[in-house]
Amino acid sequence: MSRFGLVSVVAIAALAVVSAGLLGCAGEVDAAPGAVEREILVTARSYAFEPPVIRARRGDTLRLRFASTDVVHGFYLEGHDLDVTIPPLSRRVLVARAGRSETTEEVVLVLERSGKFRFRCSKTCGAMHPFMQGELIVGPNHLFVGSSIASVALLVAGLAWALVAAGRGGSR
Ligand SMILES: [Cu+2]
Repeated sequence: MSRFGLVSVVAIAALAVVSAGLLGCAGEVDAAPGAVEREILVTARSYAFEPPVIRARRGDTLRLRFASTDVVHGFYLEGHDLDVTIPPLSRRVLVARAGRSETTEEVVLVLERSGKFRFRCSKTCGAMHPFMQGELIVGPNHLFVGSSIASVALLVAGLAWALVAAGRGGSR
């Protein structure tokens, strides 16, 4: 094998490793490029949540805090096995999650799936209680998709370049 051919093989191997690394990192939620961590205060009152709509992206981490301005309300989030009991005038809430319950001031939620997830009051709080609900909208992670495409493009470009280089080296 010519020196040029050898350099090509080494270069392509390096590219493959870098690309695989990028893809691997992007696949992990907490290492997703572009993912952000946000603190959101959810205020409950009869009969609405503020904010009524929470928008985020897949891979983001939400640090949810809760407050009720009147009576005991609940915050049940569909698709996340999360039910929070929000007593009035206290920042400490009772969190039931994955079969366990604890009293805390903050619920950390890593958004692993995109989609629309309704949240609703889970404590009967009055006549309009069934209508007390909101929505968590989790969009796709564009940066994640972008970096994946970039990785594949890099790999393909590296392959093409190495093939051309190897062809030249062989015809000498
Ligand atoms: Cu309520």
